[in-house]
Amino acid sequence: MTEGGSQRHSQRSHGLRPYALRCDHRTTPLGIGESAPLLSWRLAAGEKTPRGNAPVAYRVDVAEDPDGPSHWDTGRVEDTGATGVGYAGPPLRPRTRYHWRVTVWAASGGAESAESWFETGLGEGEWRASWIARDWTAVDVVDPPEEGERALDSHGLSPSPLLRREFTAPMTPVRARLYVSARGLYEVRVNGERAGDAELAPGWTDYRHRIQYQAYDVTELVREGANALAVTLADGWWSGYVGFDPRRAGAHYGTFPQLIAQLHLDYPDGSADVVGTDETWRAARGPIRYADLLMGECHDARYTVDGWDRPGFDDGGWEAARVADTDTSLLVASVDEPVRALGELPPAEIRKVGPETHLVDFGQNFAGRVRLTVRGLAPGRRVVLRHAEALDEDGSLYVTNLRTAAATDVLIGRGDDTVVFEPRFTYHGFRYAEVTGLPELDAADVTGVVLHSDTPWAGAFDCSDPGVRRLHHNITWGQRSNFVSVPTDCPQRDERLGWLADAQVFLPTACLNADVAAFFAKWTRDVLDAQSPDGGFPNVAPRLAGVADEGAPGWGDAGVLVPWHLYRVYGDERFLACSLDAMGAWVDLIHRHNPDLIWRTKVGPHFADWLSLGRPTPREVVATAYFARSAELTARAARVLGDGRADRYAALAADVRRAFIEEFVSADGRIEGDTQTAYLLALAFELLPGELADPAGKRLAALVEEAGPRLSTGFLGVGLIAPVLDGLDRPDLVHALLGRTEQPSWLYPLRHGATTIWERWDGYTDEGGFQAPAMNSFNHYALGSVGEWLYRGLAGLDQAPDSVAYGDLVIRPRPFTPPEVSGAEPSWAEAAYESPRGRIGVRWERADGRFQLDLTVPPGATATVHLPVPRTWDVREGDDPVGDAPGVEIVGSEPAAEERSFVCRVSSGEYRFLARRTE
Ligand code: RAM
Repeated sequence: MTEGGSQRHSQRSHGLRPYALRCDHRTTPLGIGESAPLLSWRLAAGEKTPRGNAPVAYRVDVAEDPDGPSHWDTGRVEDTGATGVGYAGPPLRPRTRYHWRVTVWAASGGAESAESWFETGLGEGEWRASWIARDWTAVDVVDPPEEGERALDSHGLSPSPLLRREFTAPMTPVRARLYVSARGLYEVRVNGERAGDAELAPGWTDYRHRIQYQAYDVTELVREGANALAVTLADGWWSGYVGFDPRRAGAHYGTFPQLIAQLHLDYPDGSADVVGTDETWRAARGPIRYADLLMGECHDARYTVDGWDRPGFDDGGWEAARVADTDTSLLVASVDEPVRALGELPPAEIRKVGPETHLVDFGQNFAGRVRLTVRGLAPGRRVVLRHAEALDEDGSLYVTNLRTAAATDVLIGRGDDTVVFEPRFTYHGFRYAEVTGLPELDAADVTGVVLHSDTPWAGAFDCSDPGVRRLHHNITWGQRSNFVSVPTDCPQRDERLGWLADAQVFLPTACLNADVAAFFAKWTRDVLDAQSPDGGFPNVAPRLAGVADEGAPGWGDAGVLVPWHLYRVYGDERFLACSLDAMGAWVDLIHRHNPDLIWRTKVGPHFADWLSLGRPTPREVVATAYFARSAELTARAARVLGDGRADRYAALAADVRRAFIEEFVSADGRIEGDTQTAYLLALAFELLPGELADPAGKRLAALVEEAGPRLSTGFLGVGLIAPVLDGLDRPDLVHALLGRTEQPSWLYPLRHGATTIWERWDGYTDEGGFQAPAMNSFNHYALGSVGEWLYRGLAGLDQAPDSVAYGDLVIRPRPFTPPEVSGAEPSWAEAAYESPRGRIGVRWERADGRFQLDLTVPPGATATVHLPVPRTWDVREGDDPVGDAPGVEIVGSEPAAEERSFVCRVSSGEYRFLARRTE
């Protein structure tokens, strides 16, 4: 990239700096499979950048050798709105690192560049390795208890096999790449060192359709001479317990785990070598007597095989690995980042509750596991770790809500001085761990290890109300705990499934908290894999036999709503392109079965407004509202893609809306069922024309108000109540609902020490104690979908309804109390968000007679700013009266809020608005 590379791009300025370079929404991914990856960037304004500075053009240059010629060069592309470009150069070669540079020209003049790289994975037909295994299910491996030992319940699971092979490298490679996957879970080591930091790899997909592999750069680990590849396998989702059928480990995919791996070595002399899994590998059992996602893991140190993962180990006594299969057709490169250990929690408290039993409170409900350092554990002696989210009345672990998930880890000693025990192939949802088997337990020896899919944090929110701040905290922990390879409903009980509605309702919140583009790019494929041939989306993805196959209203519809929302947030049209046919097929299916446009049949298990309170919303109302919404979004998706089906789906959506009104809505705007969610769906999905929307909105507000104010919504209504009431110009009601601490409310669980969002409004009540244990998770994010409004509403960080990738912002804070109300407590809220265009920042502060707003609008974006103050107030921006401030244009107030709102338009830059009461 010299010639025509760095020199070409060397004009420096205080213009706009590209940063956060991504390839297919990931930072420097190794081993991508996409032939036309999206290369994207965000922009930061330099300190001297003038207001309103915007990008005018970009150039992307891709080269194999950063100092060599370009492989692809877009040349200068005049584009003021680009946040990325799809690669469209000559075919990418497999297993090749491409360096790329983006240069952005700013309106202020000058250009700035940034560099990154991505690497391609295995090419077509390059998998030559075989699936290998040691199938213990065929032999009796139930270890008889040793003298004086209690029998160990292995839940019918088999030991985790160790697989190894040595090879000789004639010289130190310049480059070594390891491509690995498993039917099951794997951990791979090269010469005793772990390759990479992926946990629970290769993650969960429907292994009958697609199996992701991971790529590792192991150049530093391979050396001249003898080398060892060493892998531990475990059952995981492939052959372990999945979902809620406790007797069926291995019932869904396979019965024993299998490994596939291929190591590519490139030597300095230009020669190359490939080492793959085949029948020459050796197999033996290791210390893991069983490992299962739901049941837990048992590590029996007496079976430790010292040195097995290093070269020179004598594996003569081991068996030959068995080649289980040679079909590599389902292997695909990973499109998401793996699960990683992304946090550590020290114990908040340790209580000794028995001679050898301690109760550890980590102070936070989370998904992960415990790392425990144990000294001098005698051979055969056990340390048992049990996990729970809550404590029973008597202070012991409350585990009945885990249902059949044993969630128990066991360490069996062999007399080592020190053992650091951290299970590798399981995870639990817990706040408390009970450790039995140790007379003493030092806080320094216990750590909570937080596991979740690596989705870079993108949002921050805070405000002056401690309850709401805590609510946001709990929402983020619900997200961390449940984005574990797939978006799960809960991390603790025997379920942990990718429920579609849960994901759909929480997605807007999730996108504001973190960059979930790659995570959902992967899950969108899981949803597509799960679509039935007739067009039916499922209720859970990956689809799982026996779990209510036929997608229910609001659940199946996630197949439409999720890609649409991802497109709006990230601006990547491929979210729509890869799903459009599937969206259309889903809408057609509902239409075919419901020719009168009221969705009554093909409703699957019809969960309606799941876990709502009081009078239920009629099922047809919920379903038909979703039918209209899915048809409408399919039409919009088709329109974005320039697809000819747009008009047909738009017309269908209009027909369904008409049918909805005819069937369910009376002339005074009353909707059948007269529940909060009935109105919420109709208003949020814009099913009603103005003359009906007005009275319907008033009725909704009255229903909420008369009830307390109080909400009665379940999973489908809960995320809509704040935005809809707010849209009705009733933020006061939203604040009343938010501030409520009686049950049901978002803050009620805080009274019982909640650190995550509960599955149910009444998971625990003062009167009744715990809800029925059959369904009572304390870590379910669905009811936390109000999190979106904390950013969009309370802090006021939003994008316009027709904006994509935050190109046109709406900054409209909703302070807790209107600024003109004298005597109200001073209050503030702030939110920051790493949008695809760059950082957006909002902070407002109100005190009696004063309102201040600090705002950052990223380069290239514009914003409509609504200051919640009367027109009569004195408004300044910086040192200037707002009318004279550079880059600020007063556009008048909203007619409906004439007296209460001051509106202006701004372009990119930093602003400080200060409004003061005048008299
Ligand atoms: C529960 C799940 C999930 C919900 C379904 C209908 O078992 O936990 O949250 O979507 O039921």
